[in-house]
Amino acid sequence: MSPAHPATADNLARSLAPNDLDAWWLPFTANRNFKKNPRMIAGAEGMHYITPEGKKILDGVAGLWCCNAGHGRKPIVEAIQKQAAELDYSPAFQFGHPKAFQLASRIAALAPGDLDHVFFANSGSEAVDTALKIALAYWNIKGEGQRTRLIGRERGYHGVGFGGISVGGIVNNRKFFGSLLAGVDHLPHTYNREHQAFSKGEPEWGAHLADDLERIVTLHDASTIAAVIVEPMAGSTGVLPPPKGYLKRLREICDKYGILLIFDEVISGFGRLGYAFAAERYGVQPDMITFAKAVNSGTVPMGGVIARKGIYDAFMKGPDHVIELFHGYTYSGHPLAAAAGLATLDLYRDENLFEKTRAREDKWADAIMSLKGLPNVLDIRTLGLVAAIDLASIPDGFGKRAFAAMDKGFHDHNLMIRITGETLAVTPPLIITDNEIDELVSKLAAIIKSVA
Ligand code: PXG
Repeated sequence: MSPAHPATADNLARSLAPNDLDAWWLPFTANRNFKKNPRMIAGAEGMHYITPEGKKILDGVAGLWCCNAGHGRKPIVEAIQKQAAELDYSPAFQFGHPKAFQLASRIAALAPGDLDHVFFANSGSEAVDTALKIALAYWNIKGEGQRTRLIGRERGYHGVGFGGISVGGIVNNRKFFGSLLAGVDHLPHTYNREHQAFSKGEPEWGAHLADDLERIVTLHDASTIAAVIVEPMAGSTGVLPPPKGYLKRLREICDKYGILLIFDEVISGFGRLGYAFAAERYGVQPDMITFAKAVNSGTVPMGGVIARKGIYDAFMKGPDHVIELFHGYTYSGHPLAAAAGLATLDLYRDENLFEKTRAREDKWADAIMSLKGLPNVLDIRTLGLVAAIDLASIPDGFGKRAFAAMDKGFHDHNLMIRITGETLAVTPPLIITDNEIDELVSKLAAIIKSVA
């Protein structure tokens, strides 16, 4: 192993006593199962993770949809190292540092139209809660403070803050946590296997589901609705590409009633769908975009909101010593995250990673669709450099087959994939080569057969 990866079997085994597995309560993880046979990662380089034993695992998920530039990329690593030595931390309340301003400008330049202003947070969850709070405060400032209702969508994932789980539409993320935000409603999700199975890209069927917003407006009255938030492509609940024309229709209805439209682009931002943002891919301008994950290729926690000029301008009133938005985080625009972001955006640009992703979308879709016909494969969906494969459940437990696929994938086939329910999700770093796509697909085939 290269000296860049000191996490060799030896020193890791020494550093991790058996009881060390007890203390960390892992997030969104079956803890007891994990601790019996951990899927442990000690290093990473390019397209691969490296286990403490030195085994190379093909990264089929860009970590968690974040590491779009691949792992251990020198320019990003060096930017972080240099930044840590130069300015480790500086407060963002009443003070600023140049790289956060530069990064905000670069992100605004990538966003379509007059999405000109960037508010930094540290995760997708914080980005979502920030966007929802900006929407509510915006209507207050505009003298329409009765617009408090927030509309999400079934099967939507908007992180784990109380705002995000309220507008989100994943039952398990909601049911354990008592009272959520009041005054929330949900659009129907857009997936229908009967009409859409094995669609490459945006399915033909389903644009009419946006019209349900008309029903919600009729029920609650537009004057009570602040914002609609959707992921352009629902990611976490199994990759649901938007039906053709659906997002345009949502925009039209929001415009008709003066409702703000928020695109949660935590997954779709920064190249995953072949564009800087899905808003560009679909030619639909939202009022706010939330981002996180790939903004700095997952290297340092960062998220944020891009707001249209009219929203920002609405706040910039009153005496100029008074804070305009009572919101922010200690680590908003953190110097390390900002430096990593600048280096990452350079890398995306210099390696044409968004354009490359766009150009190979068909090849990717064809490669993944070759898995159709394997045992238990009920549906496959693709979009950009994203794919999802739905498996049939085994009789005694929903989710068991996909779980086995993820576990065996790591331990037996040297491939990391994500699962949700019975869906396998594949979202590799954008630097993946054609040969690695072939390798990924053949590993997937072997895994699917092994859990038949
Ligand atoms: N919005 C969207 C659309 C997301 O996908 C978040 C908000 C929350 O981001 P943070 O940084 O707070 O986790 C997300 C996160 C998966 C998976 O397997 C997806 C996410 C997180 C973990 C797993 O699909 N998305």
